[in-house]
Amino acid sequence: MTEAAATKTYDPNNIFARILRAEIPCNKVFEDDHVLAFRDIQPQAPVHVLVIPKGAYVDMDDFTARASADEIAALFRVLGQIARSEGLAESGYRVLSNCGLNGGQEVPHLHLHLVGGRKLGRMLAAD
Ligand code: DGP
Repeated sequence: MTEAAATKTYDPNNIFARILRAEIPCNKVFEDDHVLAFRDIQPQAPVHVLVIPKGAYVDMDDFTARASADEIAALFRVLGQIARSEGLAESGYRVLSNCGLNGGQEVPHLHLHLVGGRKLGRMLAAD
């Protein structure tokens, strides 16, 4: 496997960077050295949590190219822990991360959407 070298310009004033600096409040679910998780301001399901790395990564491409093994492990470990603590492990849930233009990403700081609490229907919109 060749090493990727994605380098995208990170906007330090994006909304999640400001949440990380506590300039903007959030409804916090979890925090440790590597990860912050908080409830989405426009929830698409009964449970809709955003799980983000504390490091300055634009998107999944940037994260998977530059993040350390510890950062990557922490993000996914916490995701599973939150799914369990939110009561989603038995009923099931969906994890998605929009990346870039075609992914429809709006906030340019990597975030995993953890959604559940109801039947979620088709994975992709029909259009
Ligand atoms: P995406 O389209 O994948 O970039 O998702 C961005 C999500 O971020 C969207 O579901 C709404 C959410 N969001 C945007 N601004 C805020 C905010 O200020 N606070 C919180 N908690 N969520 C936000």
